[in-house]
Amino acid sequence: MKISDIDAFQIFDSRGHPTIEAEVTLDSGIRGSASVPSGASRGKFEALELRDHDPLKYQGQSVFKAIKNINGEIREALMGSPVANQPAIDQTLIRLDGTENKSRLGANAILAVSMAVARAAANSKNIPLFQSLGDGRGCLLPLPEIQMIGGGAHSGGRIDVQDFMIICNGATTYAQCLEMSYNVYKHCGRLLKQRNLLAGLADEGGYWPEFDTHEAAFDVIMEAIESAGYLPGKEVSFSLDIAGSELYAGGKYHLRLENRSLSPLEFFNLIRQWCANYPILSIEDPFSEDDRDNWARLTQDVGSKINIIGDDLFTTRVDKVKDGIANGLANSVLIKLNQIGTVTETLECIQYTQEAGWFPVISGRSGETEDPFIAHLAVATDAGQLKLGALARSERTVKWNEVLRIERSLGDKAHFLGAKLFDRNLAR
Ligand code: 2PG
Ligand code: MG
Repeated sequence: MKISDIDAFQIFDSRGHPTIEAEVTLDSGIRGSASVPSGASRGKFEALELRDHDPLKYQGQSVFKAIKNINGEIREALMGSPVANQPAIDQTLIRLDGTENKSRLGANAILAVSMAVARAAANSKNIPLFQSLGDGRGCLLPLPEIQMIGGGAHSGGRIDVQDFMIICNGATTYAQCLEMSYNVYKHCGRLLKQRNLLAGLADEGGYWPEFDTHEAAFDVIMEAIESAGYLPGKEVSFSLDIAGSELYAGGKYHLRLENRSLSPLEFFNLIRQWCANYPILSIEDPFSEDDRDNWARLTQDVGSKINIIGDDLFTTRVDKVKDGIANGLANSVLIKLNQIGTVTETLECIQYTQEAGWFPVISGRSGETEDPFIAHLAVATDAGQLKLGALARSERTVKWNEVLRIERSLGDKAHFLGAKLFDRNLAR
């Protein structure tokens, strides 16, 4: 089946900012649509999200230029293309754009079309998206990383570490992970409220707290884990996204909360101390993408026990992951579709990561839409892990819930490794 029309329009993301929804129509009349998310803490090497920057339109945030690119140049270039050949379509989009970071047409324009093509292809085969993307594999349900407390760029910098999450490493099913996370999240909210520490919800649905130290955040989550009846470390562990680049300026890490600036070595020692004092299973972006020595040092030090995940460090780019592997900078890769800008390049990065024996973690963004595409992507690629904020707010739960639906549709074929995933890979 061939593409016979492409149409895009402006919708709103979970922060209320404009974003793009694209719809691809095939000559058979079958359609597929998709919408794109938007990040707040971005890596230097991310593909460019094209905004209009016209103060008179949505305070500069509108995406009409990108939409015009879809409805004009992109539509013209893809008319008549066979929908089943996603790599060829994505190649055409990359070539048409012609820049290193997709800045001419906008990565938001390119990705919206690329994802809508993937949906139309699945619909044309009358199979679910995960099955179509998986092309023969895709029955592993992901282990979730679920946010309890949101900080950094997602809560006005009220606490410096961006994500305090939990991983239910004691769970034996995906549904049990959600149940355990629900229990810990609710206990955490209750404790914060009782202590007058709750200032609302951050961008990804985690609590927006009023703490004076980072240790206070760890301690309240520890207490919530125990109040919910779980053993910290054995059943429920911590996962952090420090978003280190956001804290790094002039060769130092600036902790606003504690009003102090740390040298890279001091910051390394602080993280090592957290690893010694709390049951941490994963740390994402512990350092700035420019602070490579610290990345290598931490991986060397704790990488056999802890997942060290590169987000801003790799920006879902195979060349960056290759460099990370050659230099021992991490052992896991955060995967975000809109960091690279096409479905094909995202799949390539996941595959490259897996072939190296590293862990891919499929991730949403802080500005999300109601599109559950990444739930399908996680199952399709047997990625094993999924991160998309809290177990709250519909732009998040739509994806956690989609995995439940996929589990039902897979029936006996559904498979869940949970934290056993790490035994297998780390023992490599
Ligand atoms: C991250 C993401 C999601 P943002 O840093 O991993 O938590 O945040 O989308 O703002 O980059
Ligand atoms: Mg991150």
